[in-house]
Amino acid sequence: MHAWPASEVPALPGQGRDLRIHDTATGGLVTSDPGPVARIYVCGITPYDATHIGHAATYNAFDLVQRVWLDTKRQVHYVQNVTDVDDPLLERAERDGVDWTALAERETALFREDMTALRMLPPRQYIGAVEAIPDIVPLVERLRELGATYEIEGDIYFSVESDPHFGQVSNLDAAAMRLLSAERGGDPDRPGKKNPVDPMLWMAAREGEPSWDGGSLGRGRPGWHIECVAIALDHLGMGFDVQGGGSDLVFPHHEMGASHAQVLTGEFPMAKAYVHAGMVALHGEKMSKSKGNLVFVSRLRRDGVDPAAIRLALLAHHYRADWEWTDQVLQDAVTRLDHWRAAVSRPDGPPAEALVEEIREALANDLDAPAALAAVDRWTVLQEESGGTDTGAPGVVSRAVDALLGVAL
Ligand code: 5CA
Ligand code: ZN
Repeated sequence: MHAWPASEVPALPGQGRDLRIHDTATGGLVTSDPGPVARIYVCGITPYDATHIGHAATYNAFDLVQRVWLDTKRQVHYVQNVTDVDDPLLERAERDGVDWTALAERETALFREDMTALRMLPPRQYIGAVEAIPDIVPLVERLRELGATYEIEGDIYFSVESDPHFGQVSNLDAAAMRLLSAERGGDPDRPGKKNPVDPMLWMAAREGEPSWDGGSLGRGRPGWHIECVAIALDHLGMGFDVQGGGSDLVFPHHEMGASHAQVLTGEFPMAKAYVHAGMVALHGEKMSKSKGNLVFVSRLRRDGVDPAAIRLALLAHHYRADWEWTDQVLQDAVTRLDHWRAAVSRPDGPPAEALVEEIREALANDLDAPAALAAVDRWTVLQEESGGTDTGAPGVVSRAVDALLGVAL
């Protein structure tokens, strides 16, 4: 699949900072220490509905990770998937009487437009589950050879017992795992399971549902976790720097994915850091396609909201926080954007070097975007109150806000 166009990332004076980021697996901050090419995999959308603010907030977090790395003069190898075949997508297509491929294509196209408008840097590879099937089948065959699988009525399951490190991403107990498995696409109560949370690797073809030739696996379609693992291993290999997604992916998705990869390769860990963004709520509940309490990025854009204001609204919240979208959040962002634009269009201001360092330090400290915004606010207030004579400063501020925060002033 093709991704979306990249926006320019201006070069900045001075030195970028190494990123300290919260790792779910160890529960603390780790200093990310990528090679000259940092490697990141971020779980993509299941395209059965339009991009909502929750999605945008999660992708904003990982866009910041990349901007911090780019600022240290590293390259970034970013891979993202599209879950373009899965139960919720098929169910929505059925409910609405539309072709599931057309639904997936339409919503993926809209996602690309939203990401472009929000100035999210595109992945180098943007891969659909369907196009990854030829890569997934041999991995499931390999797991079977390794004795890590079993079958129930033709469906192939992964045995979590086969990974000695299973549980080390989420660190949850068995009861919590079982509960989350039931909530998030698993089938803990199916008779015949060795461990209730064992996930499906390959689902035998069902009447009336799409299926593909799986070679020795028979006709069917891939499970959800092996999809991301196949794509990540294919393009990034083991031991990549960041596995990213929202906190609702910690278990089972990222736990299972890590186990699949670790059993397949015999290496540990799959990723050096597992990074998770908090959940955005609307009216007191997590924004989710299944509940339908959504604010769509495309809808806001159609209503004339500047995408830069949407981005500032996301940035006003720490990525790990759970927070609530309200009209006030957007209004505050619109006001801030006006304020900043007025500031950088003045002919001069106070020197901007210290501000650039403050933004860098805030982001390097576990992506503290709210602290970065506060630093820019302070510079604009200083400019209003005491003026300044540095004619280069407004340009430097504008470039720093663009390069490090993805906001075009
Ligand atoms: N296709 C899978 C990942 S392989 C998936 O979870 N798709 S999704 O469309 O449901 O979500 C896409 C991304 O948005 C995931 O990282 C998910 O954790 C994140 N996300 C979903 N809802 C919210 C929310 N309310 N707030 C923040 N992030 C969210
Ligand atoms: Zn995923």
